[in-house]
Amino acid sequence: MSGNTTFTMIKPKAVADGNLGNIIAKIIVGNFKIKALKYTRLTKEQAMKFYSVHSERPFYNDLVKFMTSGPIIAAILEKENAVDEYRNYIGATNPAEAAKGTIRALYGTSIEANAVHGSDSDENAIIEGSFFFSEFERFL
Ligand code: 3AN
Repeated sequence: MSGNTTFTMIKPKAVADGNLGNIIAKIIVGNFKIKALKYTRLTKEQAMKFYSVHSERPFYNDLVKFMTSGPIIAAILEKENAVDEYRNYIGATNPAEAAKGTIRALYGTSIEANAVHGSDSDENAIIEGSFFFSEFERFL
């Protein structure tokens, strides 16, 4: 059964571009309920840990550098079938290939600076949410 929780980050470039409000508004319009939200900045250690599944990929070091380059938003979202719904809503990893009107198509500028992160499974939503919110269960 699919869960009702996912985790998102608004990435540094989207925040720096001034699209924070637009993206949060878009999340709300999409009927994702914001259960927890944090404006923060990742340390190098945190970014390395968060993206550790990609540690062997050629873009890993650049991704860590990018994700620590400025403040981000981390948030827990609720909706029925949240993980799939949100991934459809944000669009493909590469903004150039993301469907029209999706968050990444609207606000992403490159495959790396693709505006937002969205968890890819219920299991990862919990792991990633817990990474930022120590009392994660309270927000479910
Ligand atoms: P998604 O975030 O759509 O699940 P993943 O899990 O393949 O995509 O990649 C995680 C993150 O790594 C992406 N959000 C993106 O910022 C970055 N990334 C993925 N592929 C590339 C690439 N070829 N070059 C640079 N960054 C990439």
